[in-house]
Amino acid sequence: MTNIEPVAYPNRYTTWTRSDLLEEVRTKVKKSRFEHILRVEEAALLLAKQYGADPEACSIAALLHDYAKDSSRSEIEGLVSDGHIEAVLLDYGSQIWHGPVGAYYAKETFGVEDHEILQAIDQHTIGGEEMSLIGKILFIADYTESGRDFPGVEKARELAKKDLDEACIYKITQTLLHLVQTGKRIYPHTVTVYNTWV
Ligand code: DGI
Ligand code: FE
Ligand code: FE
Repeated sequence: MTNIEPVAYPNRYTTWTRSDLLEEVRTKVKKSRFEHILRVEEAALLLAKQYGADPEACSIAALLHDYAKDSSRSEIEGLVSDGHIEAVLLDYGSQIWHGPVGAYYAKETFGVEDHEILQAIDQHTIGGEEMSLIGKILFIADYTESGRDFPGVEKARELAKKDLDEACIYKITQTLLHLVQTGKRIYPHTVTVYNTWV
């Protein structure tokens, strides 16, 4: 694994220091997920360097992207009843809600206002019809981080080095295939994103 210098946060996007932010994330997610999150940050920083994106923004997006993945259903129901989160997300489970809920916490807990960071977190599981550079970097870093091991991950890593958009198309297509092959329900927006990209 390549070691990358930790990003200094000059507080352009959050008043939290990187280490305080990390400690908060550590308390909220299980250990294996916390380790995944660190690897996603590392992958995102490599892509940020390659594609000329802001490393601080990519770091924050990566460190917060799965913040809500271990949240309980009752926690999400509370957010829905307070009007913060759309009720339809409850029909599809944490795979689908953790992106939007993560974006909500990025704003409310960590004070992130930057639209591209919030949208990147929101979209990181299913992608979006329109994705910013930061959004694409998070989407692909999450898919190709060094701990990922699934058929096709090497191909995804190669595409990521050559063409970020091609890597996005690959992830969108492979994920949909996998969901169909394993008999999972498809969130309607997943199909919309597929149709936009493919
Ligand atoms: O949170 P991570 O595990 O790091 O990664 P992720 O946020 O990309 O979540 C991946 C999972 O989400 C993967 O198992 C596929 C699933 N997923 C993506 N789109 C859909 C979906 N699951 C369902 N049921 N429906 C979808 O449309
Ligand atoms: Fe996720
Ligand atoms: Fe993730």
